Amino acid sequence: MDCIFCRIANGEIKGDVVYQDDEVVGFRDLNPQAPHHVLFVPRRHVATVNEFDDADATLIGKLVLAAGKVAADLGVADEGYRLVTNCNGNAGQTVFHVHLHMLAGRVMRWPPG
Ligand code: DGP
Repeated sequence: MDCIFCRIANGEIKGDVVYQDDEVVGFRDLNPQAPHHVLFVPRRHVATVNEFDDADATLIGKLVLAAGKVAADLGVADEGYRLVTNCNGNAGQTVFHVHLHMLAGRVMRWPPG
C-alpha cells in the first residue's frame, strides 16, 4: 500500500512536521487554505473515519488534543480555529488516511462550501 501520509508520518518523506508523539503526527498542509493549516494523522493507517471503532476512542481524542496544543503554540487558540475531517466523496476527502485539518489565522465562514 502506498500512502503519502503514512510516508510522512514515518519520516520516509519529509513533511513540515509541527507535532509528533507515539500515535499522532501533525504537519503543515501542502495546499494551505488559511494562514495556518495543519493536518493531524494517526501513525497507524486508517483510511476514513468509517474505519474507526470503539477501540480508537482514545486515539481520536489524541488527534483533537494535539490540534489544540498546536493551536495554543501558534497563539491562535483564543482567537479561534476550525477542526475538520472529511469522510469520503461528498465531503471531498482526497487522501485516504484519516486526517484532522486545523485551520487558523483568518475568519472562517459558515456554512462551509
Ligand atoms: P482532504 O481533502 O480532506 O482529503 O485533504 C487532503 C489534504 O492533504 C489537502 O488539503 C492537501 C493535503 N495534501 C495532499 N498531499 C499532500 C502531501 O503530500 N503533503 C502535505 N503536507 N499535504 C498534502
